[in-house]
Amino acid sequence: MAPGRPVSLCHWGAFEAVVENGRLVAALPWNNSGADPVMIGKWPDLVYSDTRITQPHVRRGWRDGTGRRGDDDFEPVDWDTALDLAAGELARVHHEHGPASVFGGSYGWSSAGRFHHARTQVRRFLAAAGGFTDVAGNYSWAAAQFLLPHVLGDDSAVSQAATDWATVADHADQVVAFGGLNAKNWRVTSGGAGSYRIPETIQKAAARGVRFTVVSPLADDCPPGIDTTRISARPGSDTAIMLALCHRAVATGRADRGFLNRFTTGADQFIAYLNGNDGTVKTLDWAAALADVPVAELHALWDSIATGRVMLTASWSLQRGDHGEQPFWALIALAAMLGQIGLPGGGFCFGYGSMNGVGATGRRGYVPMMPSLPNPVTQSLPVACFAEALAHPGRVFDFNGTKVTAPDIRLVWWAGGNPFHHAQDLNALEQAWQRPETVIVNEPWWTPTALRADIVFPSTTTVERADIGGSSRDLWVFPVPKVIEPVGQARNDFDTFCALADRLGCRAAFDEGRDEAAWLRHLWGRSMARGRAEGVGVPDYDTLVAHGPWPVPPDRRAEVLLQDFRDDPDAHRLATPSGRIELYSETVAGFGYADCPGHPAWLPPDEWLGTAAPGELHLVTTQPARQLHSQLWQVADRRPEPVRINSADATGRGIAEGDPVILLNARGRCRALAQIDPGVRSGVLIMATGAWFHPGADGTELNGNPNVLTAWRQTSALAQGCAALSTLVTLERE
Ligand SMILES: Nc1nc2c(c(=O)[nH]1)N[C@H]1C(S)=C(S)[C@@H](COP(=O)(O)OP(=O)(O)OC[C@H]3O[C@@H](n4cnc5c(=O)[nH]c(N)nc54)[C@H](O)[C@@H]3O)O[C@H]1N2
Ligand SMILES: Nc1nc2c(c(=O)[nH]1)N[C@H]1C(S)=C(S)[C@@H](COP(=O)(O)OP(=O)(O)OC[C@H]3O[C@@H](n4cnc5c(=O)[nH]c(N)nc54)[C@H](O)[C@@H]3O)O[C@H]1N2
Ligand SMILES: [Mo]
Repeated sequence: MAPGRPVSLCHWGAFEAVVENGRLVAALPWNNSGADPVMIGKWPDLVYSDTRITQPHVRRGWRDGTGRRGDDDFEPVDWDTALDLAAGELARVHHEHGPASVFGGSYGWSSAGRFHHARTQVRRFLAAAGGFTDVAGNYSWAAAQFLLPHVLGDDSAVSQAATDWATVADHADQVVAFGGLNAKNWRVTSGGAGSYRIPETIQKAAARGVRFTVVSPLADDCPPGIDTTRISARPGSDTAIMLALCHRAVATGRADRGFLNRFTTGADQFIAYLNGNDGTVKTLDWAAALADVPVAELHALWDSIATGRVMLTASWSLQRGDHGEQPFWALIALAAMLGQIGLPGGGFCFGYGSMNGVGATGRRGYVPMMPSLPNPVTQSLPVACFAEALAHPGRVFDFNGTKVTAPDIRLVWWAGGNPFHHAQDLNALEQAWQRPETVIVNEPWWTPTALRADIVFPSTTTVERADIGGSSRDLWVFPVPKVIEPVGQARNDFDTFCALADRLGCRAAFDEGRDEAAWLRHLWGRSMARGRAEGVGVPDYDTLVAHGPWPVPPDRRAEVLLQDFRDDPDAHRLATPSGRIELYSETVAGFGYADCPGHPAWLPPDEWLGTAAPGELHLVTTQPARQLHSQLWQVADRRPEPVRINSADATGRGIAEGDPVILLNARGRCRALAQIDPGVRSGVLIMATGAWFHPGADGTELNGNPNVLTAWRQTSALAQGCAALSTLVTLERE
């Protein structure tokens, strides 16, 4: 162990663990990295929270088929009893209904260490045990994930590939950020980070004179401390603005024909649409009416991007709404019109305001990943469709040119995710969740999902086990030491699955003959092999553990998205059918989806202010500032979750700061605390996700989880992505 305090790691940063008499007593941000001290400091409360699950439990009514998940109580059992029950049940369901009837997609962030990543562990176990129905895509950016391969050849540009911030700071004249650059989102990185440099790089950019424009319903989305032009458009109207700017580029003769001809295909079809082949010319006036902003603001926006080096960005939130594919495709089209794709500081990028790490420069590939195992069940459900599939076995979903049939799910296994926080229409999920015969959950805490299981396995947390962690473009890789003994009878998910695999006769396939120590050494061996291949000096495992966090040698090349392609589009053909950026895709058009045609298009959201009845408001659900989704909620200070509302909307409803309010629509009722914020666009409510679903006797969600109001509707038949950000509600005083 390195001298000084042990360094541990979570998705919200690296921390020094202060341990006294075997107890974690404090957690401090490591190495002045810039991690949020408030979030980090919650670790001791989290570990010893009274919501910890300290031994295995079985729902009382499960064995005799009585009671109801969510209402029933739990019987503590010993480990062998719980393991025997779970293994027996998995074997029974496999035997009677086949592996596809086991749903093990288990979506969720789990924890930062890459070996003890619960979701990977449960999916390895279920694959080794005979197979399971998995999920396709993620909640964060599924619309982009399945659209971008048709447009750019792969989906790397949604998060993995981005022009680095330093290059933007050095070369851009103007950054236009649709969805903004909300600093709260930089507190988090999947896998955990040791450096947080975006805020200082943005300051550097501003100091160099880079101008920032943010299109967003929320003032907080402007980068902190920087003079920013804000266009407070209606949520869901971004595509109209982008299309109108494209039209303006064409109409003023500023569209870069040379770029369009050489690097794109389908510009003619797209321009015909801009010019009104559907009966509507996509003018700035047209967009200003849809976005409900003064047209002068859009003229000024056009003037600001018509010259100079312009970086166009969109946050992931834009594509988590109805027709979420369109704003990303339209932004690429706009960047193509400006002709700066592949130039330093120009073109487009996604996710800059969404997570720490997007636009960072660290060398990739040195954080080892736990490999998955081949799954005998090959059909996967689009992730945001799982609840609907649970409710409707046999339902057929269109999906990216294919049909996916919902299997008859009899057993659900979740480890490392909290669907009763993250899924849409939680009241409907509550009904669907009663259908399977058995639900098994591994969790450190009594989350709403654990409380709706039949068999509950208590899991350790990061500080109770050894691991290796980090994130792809960070500057560090972390050996993560075990700093305290497991709380209560908690076990590592890996050990739980080993014991289950023993009972099912698939232990060798699951653990490949390795224990925790052997796996960590093995996984690190892959990073060492990479280092040898790339000429990067990588410490051996013992040195890594002895010295603590390893600074990954920097990769000095600046990163510019699609620079290779721009330099030589024939040598670096994109993996699209044309080898070019597709502004019109024959493949997408060929799918024949009304909700995702062959080129970027304005398709009004199903729920938005453009269709709102009098009094209805557009609820935008965002990521919580000082939680990671539902993680840290059990130690949060404020209950229920605040809802931010514009002063005029609040006054008109007789609502004052701090008043308890009810948000409601046909799907649910949700309690919240009013927080008056003049920075919120009129007609819009902003509420963070993350509260633990807890409906009261009359069905009102008491903790403030807005997913009782969101719908099962997905982005489109193409991606079937989460569209939670398109939701209309009314609001009243409680
Ligand atoms: N309305 C609306 N809904 C949304 C979104 C939105 O913007 N609006 N955003 C969506 C997005 S982008 C995402 S990514 C999802 C996030 O949804 P989730 O990923 O489900 O959220 P988390 O709260 O991170 O869930 C992780 C769970 O893993 C548990 N856990 C942590 N460590 C371990 C471990 O070692 N072992 C086990 N067994 N469990 C562990 C935690 O206690 C927690 O319950 O939410 C989605 N839902
Ligand atoms: N602190 C913290 N950071 C996080 C997370 C967390 O849980 N906590 N979660 C991480 C995860 S999993 C993900 S996927 C990312 C998500 O990253 P994002 O999706 O980018 O984050 P959000 O906070 O949901 O939304 C960002 C902003 O988009 C704006 N917005 C919403 N709808 C619209 C719209 O229609 N048009 C425009 N122009 N703006 C709109 C909102 O005002 C909001 O503040 O965040 C990551 N970062
Ligand atoms: Mo996400």
